Amino acid sequence: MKRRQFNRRLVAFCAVASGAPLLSRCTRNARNLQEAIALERISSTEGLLELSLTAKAQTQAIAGEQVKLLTYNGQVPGPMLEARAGDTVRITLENELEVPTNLHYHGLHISPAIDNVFREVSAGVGTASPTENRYTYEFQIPDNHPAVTGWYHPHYHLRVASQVFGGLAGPFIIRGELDEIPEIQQAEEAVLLLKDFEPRLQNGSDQLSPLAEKWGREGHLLTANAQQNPVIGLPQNGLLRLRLINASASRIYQLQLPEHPWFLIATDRGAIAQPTELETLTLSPGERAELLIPGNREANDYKIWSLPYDRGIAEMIDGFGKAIEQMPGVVPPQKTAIATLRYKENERTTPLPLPTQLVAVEPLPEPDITREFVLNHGIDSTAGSTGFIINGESFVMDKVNTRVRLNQVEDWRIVNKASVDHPFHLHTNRFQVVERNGKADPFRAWKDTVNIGGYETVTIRTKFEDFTGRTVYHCHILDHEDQGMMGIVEIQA
Ligand SMILES: [Cu+2]
Repeated sequence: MKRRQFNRRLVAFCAVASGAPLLSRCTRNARNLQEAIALERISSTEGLLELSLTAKAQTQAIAGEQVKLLTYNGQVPGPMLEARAGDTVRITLENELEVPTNLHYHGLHISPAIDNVFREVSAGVGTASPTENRYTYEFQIPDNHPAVTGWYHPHYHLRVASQVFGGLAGPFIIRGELDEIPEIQQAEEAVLLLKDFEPRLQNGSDQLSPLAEKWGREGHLLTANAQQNPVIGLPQNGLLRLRLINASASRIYQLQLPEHPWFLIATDRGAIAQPTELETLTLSPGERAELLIPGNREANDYKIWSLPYDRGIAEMIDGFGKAIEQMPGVVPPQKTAIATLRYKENERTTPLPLPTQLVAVEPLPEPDITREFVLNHGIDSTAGSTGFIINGESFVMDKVNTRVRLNQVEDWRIVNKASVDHPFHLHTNRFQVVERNGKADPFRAWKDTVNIGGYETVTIRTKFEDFTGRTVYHCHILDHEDQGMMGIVEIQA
């Protein structure tokens, strides 16, 4: 545990030293992470990332309100983990919750035998055996793993929405080729985990309404790293590399930075080919984006706005007939400042240029096979109940829905026959979006989660690489996943 203490000290040390000559030392060691919004940072040393995560309930202040949160090591978000391709990871999860949990490493290309959503780490409260509430995940990050903004969160079926909504999530950053680009190396870095909270639900004073259960629970407090509208320093004439993770259970963010340029440099599974200027960035649950923001405008404050986004509630409301505001877990869409970029002085007198090239995104070859996945909610033919379904079936533990071959390239045509958005997430392997509603996707990017709007059809192309075994695909509106919008894919040699 010496390593953790060292990392904690490094964060504290850099905070004290900011602005002093010692800053350069921090920059080299700590990549100049921004301290005001910094999470505890646990990095690999000498090829090993080793830590313990204890999941436990704890009451903490969120935006001035005392909220009963679910935490890792008493923190919301959980600590930021950082490793490199080739590193060994050893994480002991200890469950001090009243219900089972586990861990999913969202964004990491590792074996489903390790990143196993079927594993149960038993409840630590009220269990007879003290050893079953603890499990050590050990794996190696493949040598050729791309640099990604990943994240970890629970994936224990039927409990995913409540545990993630409660606060269980943290960033997991893999460094690699993208980090070696000179301009990127000179950028300051900030990580924001976006999450909404609803104190009256989390404190147990209200129950989740039937509409919120179908809709997917949302909270009225919008936060970045559990802070309302935190300030992020933007170095004048420098660059800010901003990593965004949508760790909300259901909320889709439509983000804008008015009157200031920002450039997309990476999506879920790593870099795109060139920085691409954005107007609006839409992030559905599970999705990540990395942006490069040049400090080349008038020194001022610039807000990142979350704009109202309607996931298609109208048709769902028809069946309930109550005002949205009276429904715990359902929040009317509103415009909210998610974070403020504040210019800060920098030693540079000339603007640091943007990199012209990032990392090539090679197209996948033409598919060996095309499959169709139809998303809907209605009467479930398998379980005989109303549920969220894929190809007519609700999730059944141990039932393989799709069998694929290792190294095969497949097109998955995902048809949303429902009126509401369903972000589709594939575990283990990355994919490219090739087509949306019959039109080719504007640019190539590596993804693992893609939003399928109401009545939309999206085709993704994937190659089942490196690992055999059973893994899953599901809707990342976590209430939908818990209610059965998930399937098992078995990758066979
Ligand atoms: Cu869904």
